[in-house]
This record gives sequence, structure tokens and C-alpha cells, in this order.
Amino acid sequence: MPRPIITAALTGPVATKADNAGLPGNVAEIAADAKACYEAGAAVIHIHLRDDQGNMTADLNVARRTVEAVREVCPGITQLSTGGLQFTYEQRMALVEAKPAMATLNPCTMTFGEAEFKNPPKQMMQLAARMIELGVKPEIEIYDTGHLDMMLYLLHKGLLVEPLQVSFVMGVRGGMRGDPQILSWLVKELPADTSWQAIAVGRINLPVTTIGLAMGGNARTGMEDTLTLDKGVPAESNLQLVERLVGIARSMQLEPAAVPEVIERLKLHPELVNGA
Ligand code: KMH
Ligand code: ZN
Repeated sequence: MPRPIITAALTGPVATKADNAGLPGNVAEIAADAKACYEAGAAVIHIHLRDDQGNMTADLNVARRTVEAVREVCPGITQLSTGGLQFTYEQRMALVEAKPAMATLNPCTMTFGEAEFKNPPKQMMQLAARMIELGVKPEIEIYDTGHLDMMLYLLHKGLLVEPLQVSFVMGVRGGMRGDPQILSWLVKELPADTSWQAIAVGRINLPVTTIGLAMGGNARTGMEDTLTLDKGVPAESNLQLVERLVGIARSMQLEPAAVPEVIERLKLHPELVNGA
């Protein structure tokens, strides 16, 4: 089995320090968490931005400073989210201009709990094309089975380049549930050489993550995906969640993939990993 690529999702688009005081709340705290999680085995650092006042933001200057701050403290691969629910698509698209090594690409519009997650096809395809121009590797977020067909359509149109890097996001109200049978069907439909992980939101986070690892997938954890270690037990930090996940992987004799291996496997743009 390939070594799993571990991603630490540090912040997310919803939770704040009021929900869990361990959440990083500004650029410096995000960089510090990135370093700690990298040292614990996470090769990829998935980031939703926070400004210096702790606000969620899609400010390109904050994006540039954040990518730079993470690169300064560790060689972890920066993956910026373009998925902020509260920003316009234009603001979200512009974030790739900060030239992270990776950024998310959400292929379809959907209901997202109480919110609408708008990913209009025309602009989403412009974003995919711009990512190819810049050499930013998309992390394609699949929340439902039809999103996989959209991804295959983008590949057919030349708007995605193989190898694909896919997250199956399960458990969002409005998307697919965290069902291992759905996951095994999705994995079967992937083009050869696709790298994938199962992300599960909320209560099913740990079982679905573990099933994904056991099936040969990558894995993600962090305070974007869960604020608790167990029912009623808040997670203290992103580091604690990454250490737990790395422990689960190692208990299955799966050593996390190191950054150079991830660069090679995902064909990442070397200059964007090390800083242009
Ligand atoms: N927040 C997760 C449900 C993104 O950042 O673009 C999915 C996610 C998407 O991580
Ligand atoms: Zn995210």
C-alpha cells in the first residue's frame, strides 16, 4: 500500500476560538500549528485564512503572508482553501494568486448545512484553468457522487491534470453520508494513479478516516474537521489530532509519506513548494 499522505486542516470556515480555544487565530498561530503538525507527520497543511484580529478573511495579502509564514517555519506543503462559504467566488478564486503549492477546487454548488455553497460552473472552470497556469495543484473536493462525474468531465476537458488528488467529503448535510459502501464505490471509479482521502465531518470523523486509511487512502484531521477527541472531550490542539491520526496509521504499519515523496507522487510544482 502507498504510504498515506497526512493533511492537517488547521482552521476551517466555521469554528472560532469561542468554539474551541485551541484553534489558531491569526497568521502567526497558523504557522506555529503548521510547524508542530508537520513535525508530527503531516506533509500537507490545509488552511482557511485568519487575519491578525482573528477574523476569517479572503484577503490576498493575508494569503500571501500566511503561505510565506508557513514556508518560513517548515517544509510542509501549503494548501489554501478556496472554499470559504462567506466570500464571493471572485474573492475565493483570487487566493490562488498567493501561489500555494496546492489549493482546493470544489466542483459543484450544493446545500452545506444551513448555508449555500456556491461553485458556479463557469467560474469554477476558470479557477481550474488558472490553477493549471500557475502550477497550483487542485485538491478536488467531492461531496456527492455526481461531483465525481463533474471531476471526470473537467479531466476530459483538460481542466485537470493527472495524477488527481481527491478528497471525498462525507457527512455534510446536503452531501453524501459517511457510508463505507459509498466510499468503496467512489474509489473504484477513480482514474488509475489518483491519490485520495476520505474526510468526514463530525461524529463519523474518526471511523471514516480510519476506514479510508485501511483502504489505502490518505488521511486528514485537524480542527476544521473535528473539535473533539471523543464525545464531550474537546481536542486541545491540531497537534493532538495529528498525533492521534499518525498513531492510528502506524498501528496499521503505515508510515506517513514525507514531503519529498508527496511532491513526487502528486507532481507538485517544486518552486511553489519551496517558495517562488
Ligand atoms: N470544510 C470541509 C467540509 C475546502 O476547504 O475547500 C471541506 C473543505 C473544502 O475543506
Ligand atoms: Zn477546508
